[in-house]
Amino acid sequence: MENNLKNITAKFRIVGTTNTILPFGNGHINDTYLVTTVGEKNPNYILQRKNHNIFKDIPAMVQNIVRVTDHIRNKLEDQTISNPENKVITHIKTTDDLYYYRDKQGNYWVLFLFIAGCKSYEKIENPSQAFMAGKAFGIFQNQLADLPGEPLTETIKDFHNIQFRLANFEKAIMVNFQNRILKAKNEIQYAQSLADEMNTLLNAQKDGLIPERITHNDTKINNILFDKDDNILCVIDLDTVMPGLVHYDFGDAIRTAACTTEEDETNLSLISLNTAIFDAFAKGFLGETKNTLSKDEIKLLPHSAKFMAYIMGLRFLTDYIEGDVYYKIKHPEHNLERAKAQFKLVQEIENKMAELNAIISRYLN
Ligand code: ADP
Ligand code: GN1
Ligand code: MG
Repeated sequence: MENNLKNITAKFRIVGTTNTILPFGNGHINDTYLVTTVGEKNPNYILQRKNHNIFKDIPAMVQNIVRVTDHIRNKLEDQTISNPENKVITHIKTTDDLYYYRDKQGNYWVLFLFIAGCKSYEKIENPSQAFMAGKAFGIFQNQLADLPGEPLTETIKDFHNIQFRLANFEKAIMVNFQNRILKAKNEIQYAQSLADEMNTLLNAQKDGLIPERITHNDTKINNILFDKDDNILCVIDLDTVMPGLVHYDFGDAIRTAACTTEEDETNLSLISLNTAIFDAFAKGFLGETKNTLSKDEIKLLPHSAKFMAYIMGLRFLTDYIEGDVYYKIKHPEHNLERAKAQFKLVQEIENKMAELNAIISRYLN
């Protein structure tokens, strides 16, 4: 394997020679490796095998990423920001002048610069980190607001479309792998009971109240890199950057940052929503975006947290009932546990909705 990975790395125009290549990060979809090179001055790299079962057109996805990162890099250079290579992902070309390599088995690989001295958090530790995280996604939203050219490719069609996710859920119930609906009975009922309410964002969009923008769509908190002093370096994991609602980014970040546990906590009594973290994240995010977002968009931000926890719970549950065909799992019940945790978070957000609305209402004047 290591040898094969070395051969793949050699297809890219790296500086120096490869030293070690080791698995890296906690992603549920792609395979990520840290490539170190010989010589202290040479950069290190991230090698990633993109999941082509999930992303149907990897060249188009890579093209999206290159457009987005070039656009951000141009902005950083215009603003003469120091060390721009730490503030945006830099993809490396292959010797064939492409930004991806397709191996003989049909796997797609990309390589980009490792940002030295960075850290990412699986769990936010305090409100000041949450403020910085909000700022990071707010800046990212602003940076992409004027991306020129054609709309970005939809790398996964209907990614956050709740109608599509609910239809897949009902199909999975028909598949009923190993009669799993029996074990998931309560969660299935819970998901169905909230289905109507979860149309709120789509309805607002249909009514022309909230616009489509360019969004990240996977704003898990570990997709921000910080420096050692918790200053923001950059937003990473750009596979799903495409047209979307700002609520997808706000909501998914709150789902992971303001939850008191990780997303697969099995002790449900530990799962709650930390309103101080919500408040700090909103302050960072809206500090950057409140002048571009409409009142209708801002009013729906508290709901977006509930929505994103719900849709993730629904997707984990669907995958469980279908037989674990989508997410990487660490043990057989993992997807069901993730679904239970997300649905507990939905309830906790609902319990605190009045408080969340009060926090957000401060930004409506
Ligand atoms: P996945 O889609 O599997 O989540 P990511 O692109 O988010 O993959 O990468 C996984 C992890 O690797 C990140 O959470 C981060 O810790 C680390 N990482 C990714 N890109 C870089 C980078 N350019 N520099 C340093 N660390 C990185
Ligand atoms: C997946 O690749 P990763 O781990 O960042 C998923 C997200 C989910 C997340 C849940 C392409 O993200 O939508 O929110 O797992 N990405 C895709 O942890 O489906
Ligand atoms: Mg990631």
